[in-house]
Amino acid sequence: MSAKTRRWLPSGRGPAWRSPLRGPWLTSLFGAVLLATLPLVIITGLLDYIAYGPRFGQAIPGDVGWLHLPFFDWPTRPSWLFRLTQGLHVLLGLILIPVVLAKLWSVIPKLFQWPPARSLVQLLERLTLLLLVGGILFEIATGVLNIQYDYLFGFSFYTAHYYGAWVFIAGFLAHVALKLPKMVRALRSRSLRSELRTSRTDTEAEPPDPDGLVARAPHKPTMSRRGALGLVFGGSALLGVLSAGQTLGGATRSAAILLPRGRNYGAGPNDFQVNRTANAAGITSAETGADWRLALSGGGAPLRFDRSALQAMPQHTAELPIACVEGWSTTQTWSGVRLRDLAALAGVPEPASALVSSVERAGFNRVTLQSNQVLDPDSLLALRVNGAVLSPDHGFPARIIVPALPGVHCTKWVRSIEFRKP
Ligand SMILES: Nc1nc2c(c(=O)[nH]1)N[C@H]1C(S)=C(S)[C@@H](COP(=O)(O)O)O[C@H]1N2
Ligand SMILES: [Mo]
Repeated sequence: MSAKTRRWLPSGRGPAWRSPLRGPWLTSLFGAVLLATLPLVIITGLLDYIAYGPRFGQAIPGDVGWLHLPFFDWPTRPSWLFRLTQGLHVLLGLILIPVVLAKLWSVIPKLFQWPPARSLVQLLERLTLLLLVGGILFEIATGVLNIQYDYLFGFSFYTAHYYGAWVFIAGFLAHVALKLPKMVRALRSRSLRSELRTSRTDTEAEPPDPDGLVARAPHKPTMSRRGALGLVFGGSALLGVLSAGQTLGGATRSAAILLPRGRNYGAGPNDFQVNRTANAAGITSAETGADWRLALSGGGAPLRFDRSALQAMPQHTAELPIACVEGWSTTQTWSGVRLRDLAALAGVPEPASALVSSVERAGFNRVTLQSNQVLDPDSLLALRVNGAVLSPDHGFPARIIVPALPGVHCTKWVRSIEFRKP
């Protein structure tokens, strides 16, 4: 028998997986970590969808039929709310990749189990696994592509991530319901503390289990369970260190090599991430120069203001984050005119919503803001950042900044605002 065929059991039941580490305890440990953390990824993901304002038709996908979530006004407080939900979603999603892969590795003999199912119940169970495993791999792939390349994929990409999430959630719930008692039993079968004290040479396989995770003829260990856990969770920690800087900023920024948009963005007050430069957006200085006017409408006749008129109005300063679904955020000090002052000027002091439009002709060139987002005292049409005039890339002459608003809605190069009456 050649070395290759010897890897297969004589009965032809598939490859004989022979790692002595594989077994219900190890699988359940990874399972328990995922059970504690994946619900956070799910909830923050769904909250981010709501934050986009599905009822204004600006969440992607738009019409999701009976899969739609409860709509509510996304709050403006705390101002770091969206930064927290999107930051946790992206960061946890990345950090958990090694754990997901380790858990899949730990159950790989089941993939080759023959016959695949011995009863109808088992067949159904295996179908839920298809949703679970397919769902999470799909979400990881689409999620990682999103934070690396984002808008290259256009909108259908978010649609895939949204529906993929529901497939995964269905598989996840079914899997937890079916496996929870087994997981608890397996976790009790060994002590984590003593595993962490066991060296490679003392490592022995778990006792044979009815599911066949434990190898029948285990190899000698090449690694202890402690080593395997160190490898997996060390990998998670490394991913965390390489990613967190995009959200935390400061000294950690230079370590954030995994997320796009670079680590240096120039110098001075305007030195922070740029999603889309003025050049890329096709914004010319003719459109934003001396002839630029802000148009306000909603009440009576439309009003138009040039930049100096806006600067002559009462200015307000607020320290607020921009948090992008690509996985980065940054907090800066913005100054400009309060949106609620502009609403009052336009003759709609209590608007039901506001439609903001950009000079930009395509892309993220318009947004509908909720009433509470217009009325928050820190909501601004910003003219300056960190004391300096906005740079062209950050939206000169004026941009939207609202507490807890998703970054994509902080419209740059604003041209008009229409305040809508209740
Ligand atoms: N007009 C316009 N506004 C825009 C965008 C854009 O492409 N065009 N990008 C948005 C996105 S996705 C984000 S995250 C923020 C980024 O702001 P910054 O480039 O100033 O950091 O601006 C938002 N405003
Ligand atoms: Mo963004």
